[in-house]
Amino acid sequence: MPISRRQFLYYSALVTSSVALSGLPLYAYDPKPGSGRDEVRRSYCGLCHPRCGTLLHMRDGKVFEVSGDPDHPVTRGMICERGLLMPEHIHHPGRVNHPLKRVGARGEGKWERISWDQALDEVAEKLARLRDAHGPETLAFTHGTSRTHHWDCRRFFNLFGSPNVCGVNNVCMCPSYATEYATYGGMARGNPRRAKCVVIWGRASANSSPVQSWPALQQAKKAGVTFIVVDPRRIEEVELADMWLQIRPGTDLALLLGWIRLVIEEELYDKEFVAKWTVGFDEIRQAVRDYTPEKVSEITWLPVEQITAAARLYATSKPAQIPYGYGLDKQGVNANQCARARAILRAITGNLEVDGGETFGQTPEVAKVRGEFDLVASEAISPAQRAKQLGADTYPFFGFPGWERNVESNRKLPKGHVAPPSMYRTCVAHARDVFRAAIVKKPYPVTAMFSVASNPMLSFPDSPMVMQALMALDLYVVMEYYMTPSAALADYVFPSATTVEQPELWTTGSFCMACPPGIEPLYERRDTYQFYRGLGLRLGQEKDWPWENLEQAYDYCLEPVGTTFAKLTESYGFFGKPQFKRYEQTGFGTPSGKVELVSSIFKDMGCDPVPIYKEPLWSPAGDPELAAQYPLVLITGSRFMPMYHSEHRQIESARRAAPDPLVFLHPETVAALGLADGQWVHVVSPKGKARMRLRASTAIHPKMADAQHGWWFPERSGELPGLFGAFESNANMLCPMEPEQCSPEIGSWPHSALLCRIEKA
Ligand SMILES: Nc1nc2c(c(=O)[nH]1)N[C@H]1C(S)=C(S)[C@@H](COP(=O)(O)OP(=O)(O)OC[C@H]3O[C@@H](n4cnc5c(=O)[nH]c(N)nc54)[C@H](O)[C@@H]3O)O[C@H]1N2
Ligand SMILES: Nc1nc2c(c(=O)[nH]1)N[C@H]1C(S)=C(S)[C@@H](COP(=O)(O)OP(=O)(O)OC[C@H]3O[C@@H](n4cnc5c(=O)[nH]c(N)nc54)[C@H](O)[C@@H]3O)O[C@H]1N2
Ligand code: SF4
Ligand SMILES: [Mo]
Repeated sequence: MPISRRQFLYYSALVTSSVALSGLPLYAYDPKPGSGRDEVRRSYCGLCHPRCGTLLHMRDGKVFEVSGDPDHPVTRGMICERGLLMPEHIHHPGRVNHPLKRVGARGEGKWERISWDQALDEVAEKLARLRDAHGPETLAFTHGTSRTHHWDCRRFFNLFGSPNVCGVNNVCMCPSYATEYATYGGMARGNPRRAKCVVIWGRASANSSPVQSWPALQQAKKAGVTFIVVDPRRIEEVELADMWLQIRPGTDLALLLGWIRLVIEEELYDKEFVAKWTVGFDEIRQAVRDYTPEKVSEITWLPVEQITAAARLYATSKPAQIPYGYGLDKQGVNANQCARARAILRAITGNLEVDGGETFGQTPEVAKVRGEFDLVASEAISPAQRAKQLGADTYPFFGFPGWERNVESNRKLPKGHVAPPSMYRTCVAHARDVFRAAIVKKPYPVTAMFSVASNPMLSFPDSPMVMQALMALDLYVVMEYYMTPSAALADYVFPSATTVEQPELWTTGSFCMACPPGIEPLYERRDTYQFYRGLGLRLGQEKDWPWENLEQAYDYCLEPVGTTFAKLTESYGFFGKPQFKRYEQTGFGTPSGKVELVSSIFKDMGCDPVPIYKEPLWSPAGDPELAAQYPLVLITGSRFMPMYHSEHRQIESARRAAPDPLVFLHPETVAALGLADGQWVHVVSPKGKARMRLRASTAIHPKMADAQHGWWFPERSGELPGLFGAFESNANMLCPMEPEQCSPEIGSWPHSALLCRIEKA
């Protein structure tokens, strides 16, 4: 049985929650029936990435229902179960609606309501003092996934002079993005409907991208596309697939190298493209020569025949795609070289920049719109301040040095050919070094931190270390929707406007979309732009925030295409036309102008220029003694609906669908351990433990455990030491962040490919 969304919902109906939901301050918005729909307003959903077009149904000035907007040119009326939570989210009584100032001890839960002006004045005054004492680099930032535009944050930090913006980007998609820029000058994506073969490698779209990728895969299946799934779990996508490779977590790089070897040995590569447009083919051939199917089989737990058949199927189906999957990014030591090996495979099989393969997606029409690169004021931060970026000495590729190199290569292409590499995505401090600098004040003290659209207590590994860092700060400022375990440790909490309460200009390479606010911000909620601008104006940046609000900033972005945000909302947005093989005119945006199978940027940054497989530190083969005590391979954080990371735990309909943290084990494993489906257990890793409800599932390999992430309990007290139960069922109590566990290129920490055992709770 594959794990499906339906199954999760079904499970939740079967499982009686350990907490009686009725007595809790969870909340379902209950519109009074019968008063009729008075108005429908067009807006968008920002509860995850795609910004689906929505219609807000209003009654008595409140949003009582949301539906998909059938006229939306991209999402065409589709929204997901999570999108349906929007009315409950907008009107939830747990929302932070006014600026709050801590009055008790940190984490004591005592707050005073203050005005925006007072809050901004006090934060600016404290920041100025800390900057004068320690330098601007004393201020750090944690970001989460792109829940809100992030250019305003980076603009503020560059103007303030701090390079210490850190966040989850060291693991989430951005390592692949940066690596692909270094390899062929852009991040490649494809439209599965136009392919012959798609390899779903470490990605489970049915649960992670229900409106964008999952319907596209289903349509592709109907159109006859062949699928290969490489995933340790039998996911819903396996139902679409011709082949399923149930790989041992953390060993994907060995398989990728095995595929590259086979493609070269059996001469299945695109000889003309390789000869004309790549450098380093011979070194790659050398580097992969030991990855025979037999050796790969031993490492990955996959049968030899499956390894060779899958590689042949991929290499002989033209065009073919291997879309991005977070399952590769979250495996620690090998994560970034997996991205390199995937990029190499795409290139040598001739699937780059061809219709149905993977392209850079940037269209000349959309490229004219001013974007992040034009808004972040990167020139404002001096070389001396850039050099102080924490972690960049260990991981220069992911700091200013690597970003500058990728920018330099991009500049060789005609302007707008491929979007310049994003600073937010590829030029970040390392979170571990930032937290350490807060705790031990070395190499210099981090004394102030902002978390905006980020819940570091739940999203980074080693939650106790994160807490120690937050507790050590002189100033911790959070901008949030709800009081979270992170916000509970803040000095100031600013109330954040919901996406439907603010405009958004959303551009991907091929389209530019104006997302209209459906309603005015309620209470004193504001968008993040008002937060950064408010602080900037108080900190000597008066000339640098010329736009009074987001809409004016978006008008500035749209000026080169001769429209305004308001005008663009009428037509939703515009598309560009995809183009192929543009490299024939311009070359690739790399130092050599070719696809760098051996990466010169990696080499210059002290990273392995060709991928080499490393056994994960905590693994049956990497440490048999440890594995004797922790016999199961652990993965965490497989996405499930309707939850989004640590969010929505306070929304009643979401909690009815997913009431408890779950860990999945194979029924044979459950029986061998003398446990029973549905009982509470402790998942114990060498790092720590998490209490979860056991779910038996044949979708999991018998030697594995799959623990959900993001669990805390808003219904409990937020005061220390409990902190909403943030240490009880949090998968990041199990995950390490020590240097030897992280990838040497980017410092990607592992949320997967770990070890654990299961104990009765
Ligand atoms: N163990 C484990 N840990 C993981 C992962 C895993 O697979 N396993 N996955 C990792 C990945 S890929 C990611 S991207 C991270 C996600 O890490 P985060 O982005 O930190 O995770 P969220 O729980 O979504 O936290 C976002 C917080 O911002 C608030 N918020 C949401 N939208 C807005 C907004 O528009 N404005 C403001 N001001 N606040 C907003 C929400 O209420 C929430 O508290 O987690 C990582 N952590
Ligand atoms: N419902 C929901 N949707 C989300 C999110 C959410 O929190 N909830 N978060 C969003 C974010 S920020 C992200 S980054 C995306 C991520 O979305 P996806 O890319 O789909 O990532 P995951 O669900 O974390 O993991 C995908 C698959 O990787 C597999 N996997 C784990 N370890 C390994 C391994 O070592 N090798 C291989 N081959 N596979 C492995 C897991 O079994 C899982 O099926 O989802 C986005 N969408
Ligand atoms: S996929 Fe769902 S949650 Fe994400 S933006 Fe669309 S409707 Fe909202
Ligand atoms: Mo992510």
